[in-house]
Amino acid sequence: MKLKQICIAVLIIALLSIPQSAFALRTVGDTQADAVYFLTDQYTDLILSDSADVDWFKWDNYTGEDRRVTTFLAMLSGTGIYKMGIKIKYSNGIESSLMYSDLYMFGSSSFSNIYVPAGATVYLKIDAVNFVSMYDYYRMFFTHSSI
Ligand SMILES: [Ca+2]
Repeated sequence: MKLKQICIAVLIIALLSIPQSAFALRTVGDTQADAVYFLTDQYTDLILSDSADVDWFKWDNYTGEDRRVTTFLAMLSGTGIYKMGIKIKYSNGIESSLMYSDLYMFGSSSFSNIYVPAGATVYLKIDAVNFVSMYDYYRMFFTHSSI
């Protein structure tokens, strides 16, 4: 009986010691349908859990006016290189194709002044070009402004 209790305690400690990201982050925005809403005008720092992981984000233009969107992606740590794609879903349901930014110094990428009509939804997709470690953090920034 005492051995069983010790085994259960060891199992609980082992489960608690596994990085939370090993469970949670693979499920963050893994498809366009599960895209996570942006925190606009703030940095978002996240990881990809493995080479097949992707992160989708979205923003609905409910401002009542046409806007222009600017985004930025950079690697915060590690040697992995990630890329950023963008697509727009218009208010009538039609979607653009997914377009990727060029990669700049240190694997950074950006989109500037992308026109987003009122009622449209912007999607961003983060993919690994070269996945190295789940401890490689990326930083993303998203903002919108008047036309
Ligand atoms: Ca994900």
